[in-house]
Amino acid sequence: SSITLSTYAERAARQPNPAARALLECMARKQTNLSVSVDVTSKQDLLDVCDAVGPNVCLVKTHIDIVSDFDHDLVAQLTALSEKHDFLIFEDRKFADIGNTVSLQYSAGVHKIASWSHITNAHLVPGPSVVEGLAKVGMPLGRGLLLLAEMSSKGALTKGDYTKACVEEAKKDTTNFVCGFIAMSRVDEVDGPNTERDLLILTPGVGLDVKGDALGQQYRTPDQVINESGCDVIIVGRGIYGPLMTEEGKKDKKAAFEKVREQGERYKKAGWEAYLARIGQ
Ligand code: 6AU
Repeated sequence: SSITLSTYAERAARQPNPAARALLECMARKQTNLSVSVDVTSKQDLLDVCDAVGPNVCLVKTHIDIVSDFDHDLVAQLTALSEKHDFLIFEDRKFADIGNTVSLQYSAGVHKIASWSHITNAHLVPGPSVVEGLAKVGMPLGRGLLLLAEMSSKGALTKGDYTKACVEEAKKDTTNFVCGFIAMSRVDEVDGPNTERDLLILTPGVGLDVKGDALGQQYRTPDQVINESGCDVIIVGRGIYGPLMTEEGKKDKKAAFEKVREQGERYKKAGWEAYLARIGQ
């Protein structure tokens, strides 16, 4: 289709959502479609992983509520790293409540997500009001929202008519606040080429060395995700920061961070080669 054969730079030029446009521009500039998922529980580890992989990623994905020693200096330092290394920030909050509640969860509380996270995501389970509630807060700040159209875990209920409803909701959002999906495939094109909206597909469940974990996660390779399935961004967590979690890694952090840096480079290369193959270059 036209979207999957276009370059990231071409798509940036016609992208109406400011966060999605900045992401596509960053991808083209740095030649990377890699997002690192930094699912570590200490502030310093989070910052050190971002510093180690920063040069190789377009997007850092956080689960800010797992950080035990969270404070606003973490946000300040993370924002400084995003400027130093040129990447965007995606808080993987998976909002899933009524409009009024999600607008409060997005803007207030301990984390004040909307004030620092360029992109966030939501489940469409509550209906369109979840999007409206988030848009009220995020639109004035130029943020973008991804709908969880498909999940990577075994037995996920995100399929069939539910996935279709997410796609329809995104396509009919004339504000362009919804800028894409978390999905495993080109969900916007199952009924033919999508000529209405350029929606991004960000895909977790990516690993080069293992097929899954003990809790239902399922992995595919960057080539399966970007080249075969036509997705746009690979999201890699343990495949990159995994060396920090081993006994060896805990003993020798310096060596572990060097391995983390190398994994970042490896996934960046694999993701970009898959993209070049897809667009025929
Ligand atoms: O590479 P991993 O398995 O270590 O981490 C994958 C990351 C985790 C999940 O919370 C997240 O991706 N994720 C998501 C997202 C990004 O929304 C959706 C999904 O279906 N599967 C999934 O793993 O931080």
